[in-house]
Amino acid sequence: MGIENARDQSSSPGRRLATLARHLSVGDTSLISSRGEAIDTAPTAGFHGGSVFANVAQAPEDPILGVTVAYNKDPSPMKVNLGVGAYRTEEGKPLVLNVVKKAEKMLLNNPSRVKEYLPITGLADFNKLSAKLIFGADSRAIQENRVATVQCLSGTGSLRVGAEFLARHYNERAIFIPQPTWGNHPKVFTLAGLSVKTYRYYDPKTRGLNFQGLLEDLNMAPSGAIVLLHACAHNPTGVDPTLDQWEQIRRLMRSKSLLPFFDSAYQGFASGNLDADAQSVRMFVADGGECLMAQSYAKNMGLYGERVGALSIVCESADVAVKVESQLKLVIRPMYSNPPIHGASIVATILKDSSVDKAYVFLCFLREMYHEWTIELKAMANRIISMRQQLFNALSARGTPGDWSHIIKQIGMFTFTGLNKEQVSFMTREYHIYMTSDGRISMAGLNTKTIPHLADAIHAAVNRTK
Ligand code: KET
Repeated sequence: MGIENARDQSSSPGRRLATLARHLSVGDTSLISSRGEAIDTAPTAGFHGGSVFANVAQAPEDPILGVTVAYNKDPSPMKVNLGVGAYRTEEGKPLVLNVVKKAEKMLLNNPSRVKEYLPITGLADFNKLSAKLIFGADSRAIQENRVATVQCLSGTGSLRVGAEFLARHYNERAIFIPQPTWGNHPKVFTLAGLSVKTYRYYDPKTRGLNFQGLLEDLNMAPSGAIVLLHACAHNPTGVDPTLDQWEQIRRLMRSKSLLPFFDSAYQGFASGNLDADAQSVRMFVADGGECLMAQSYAKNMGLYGERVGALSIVCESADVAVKVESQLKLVIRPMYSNPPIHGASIVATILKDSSVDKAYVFLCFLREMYHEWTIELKAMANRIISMRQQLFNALSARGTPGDWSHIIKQIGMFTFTGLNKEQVSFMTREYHIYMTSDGRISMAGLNTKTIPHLADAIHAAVNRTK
């Protein structure tokens, strides 16, 4: 309220306001506008000057995204960023897939496209096609309309919406996450109101799966607890259960009514094949039980910054799915109202097939796009696999102490090197190699030119602390 207005008030609250306004307008801190009027003091200014936020503590950088912040500040021409899981070409450049460029051109040239709000649940085609991509075209759950899918803000947003839904509508708060896991998982789930517990997953001695520990911990979990599972290419370890082991996990979980919450951020990146990488998920859906699925297109379509993903909840019946979707809308509406249109339109254009469009020529073109995507995806996966082999060879050639075969055995975007915190900080300090402090390196950030430098750094770090 302006000061003059406040003075005009004759009621007693008005008088009190006028007194306050006079009080604020006298003294050294009062501001006078160019027209000679007093201006209200900024409402956030402290009473005695200084910021009302003066006591806010400086927060640390994010353990993963902060690596890029540090990398960007380093002026060294030798620097290499192996922190965040983001694909780079052999030339070390970010990649926009050709098929994505094509889809964007089509969207741009389509005069019927507008920028209206999407529904709260997102783009309907995108949702249908996303469910089909992960659960399979022949999925019974889809045919029986038992899947509620909503477009969300990439994988992270899908996890968050799923977790908020569970916190409101599911009777069990405990969510068991693998030890270790993606660093953001515990934060996402805790902030949504779930209670985070861990289950054993990785054995540092064998650098493989601690399958016995995993089964024991899930067996001890309270009936009905939620279990977070990486659908494939486990982050950060690159260690996945075999199909046999998945089957045992499934049986145990179903026998104890544990609720699977899948995180699929790397479909196609593990094997180079979209269907093969969805097998774990499809086993759980095929048994008719319920589960949640958070899908991301950040890595497999290179749509990182477009923030495009989906949350699907597979329900026991179509009737339940309708109600679940109605509640998901209540989670989303006050959070971000509705999702962005561009990234989802790109994905839908690429994934579209005969069930969506009938014009033959157009149809061929669209199928071609899907096919082209699978080829580009496989090329990315293959380049990562070849980086694994090259790094392994480079360490073998240097005679670096230790067994490095896990570099070629691990799956997906990352190698969990086994290097410790001190070795990592030595490599950053002396060799300008940036990676997360747990020793994870993004293989997708490497190329033939940077491998010798990384191998030198690992060799020096290992010998130094031997
Ligand atoms: N799940 C997992 C397992 C995961 O590794 C990531 C991203 C996400 C979900 C979320 O991705 P989104 O961009 O929201 O679709 N991981 C990489 C990037 C990051 O930390 O944000 C990473 O581990 O480097």
